[in-house]
Amino acid sequence: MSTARLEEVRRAFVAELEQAGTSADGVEKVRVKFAGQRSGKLKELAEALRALPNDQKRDYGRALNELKQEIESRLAEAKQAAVTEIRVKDPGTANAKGHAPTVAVGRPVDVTLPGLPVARGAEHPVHIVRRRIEEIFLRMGYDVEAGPEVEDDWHNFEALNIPPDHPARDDQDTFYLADGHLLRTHTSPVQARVMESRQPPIRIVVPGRVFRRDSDLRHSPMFHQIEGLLVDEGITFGHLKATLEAFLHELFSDRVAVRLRPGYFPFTEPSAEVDISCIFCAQKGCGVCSGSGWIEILGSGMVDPRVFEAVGIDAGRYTGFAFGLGLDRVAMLVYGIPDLRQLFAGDQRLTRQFA
Ligand code: 2NM
Repeated sequence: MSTARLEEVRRAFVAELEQAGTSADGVEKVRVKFAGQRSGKLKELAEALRALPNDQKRDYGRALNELKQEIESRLAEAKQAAVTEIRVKDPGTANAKGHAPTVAVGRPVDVTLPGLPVARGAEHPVHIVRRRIEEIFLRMGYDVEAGPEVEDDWHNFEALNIPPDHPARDDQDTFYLADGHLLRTHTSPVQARVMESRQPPIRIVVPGRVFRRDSDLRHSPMFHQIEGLLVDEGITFGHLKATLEAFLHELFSDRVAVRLRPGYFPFTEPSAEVDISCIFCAQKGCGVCSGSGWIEILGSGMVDPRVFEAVGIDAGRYTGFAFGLGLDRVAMLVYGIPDLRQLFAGDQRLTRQFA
């Protein structure tokens, strides 16, 4: 046994470690073979020291120590870089030969380290407003309904007392499809469908996307509405006013004043525009209310008997009220968003503020 033998072992070790590459199993095999406590090469070389003549012991011992340190430090390095291969048991991921694939999972994980933050989305402001309004009407006994965004002329216009020559039908406002269908310009066709399919009492709110050919700071070709409809025997304008006041007090505050002005919609008679006192300036006059002290918030009215006739509800027996408001408008108002287009730009700097 001599220092030449040490060099031989060193070369073998370097070659085999190289061979093992980044396989954790391979590195471990090399460790056992060379640095194993029980029968590793280093142990064998250390035992050989005792048999050496005294004059060789000093050089051999020093060289052995150097080799030991080199082997240990190289093993530690290789272990750091090693990757554990595990077999994936899920048979769904088996390869063509029916073998479960092996997957590199990296170094052992230190489970005591703090975890990575979980990425979480944020609710869109329009959705927050929609949900709050739905909740208010659900508590008042209304159902939430939905219907198609691609509509026919009958449900979007004709049944709602909007005749063919009405300006609301203008190509300027409506997206028409090649086959005569159209993108609904309001959610009212859903109310028409519900009235066609069931008899009063009807209490529904209908949130949804609507489409109009319009685009600027305050108009988007797609926006969101929620409309409501209540039909029963003996429903009066007093019910409309009380319901909308209760709703607006709940949505904004008990302290807002509610004002009704005469309005016009083809499907309601009489009709009313509904304002709230300005929530930003306490009616002193500001930019939001254009100095008037009032903010227009929704449209409403008593359902025109011609609508009931069109959808098969007895207009002699039943009366009802309906209303509609823009969810985007309310979201802009409540959260102080100045440009409607920010709501639909898909920029997470907006939604992140609602996390
Ligand atoms: C509004 C304003 C006034 C409305 C009317 C109907 C229906 F189907 F019953 F005729 N649905 N929605 C209505 C009435 C909508 O939005 C500003």
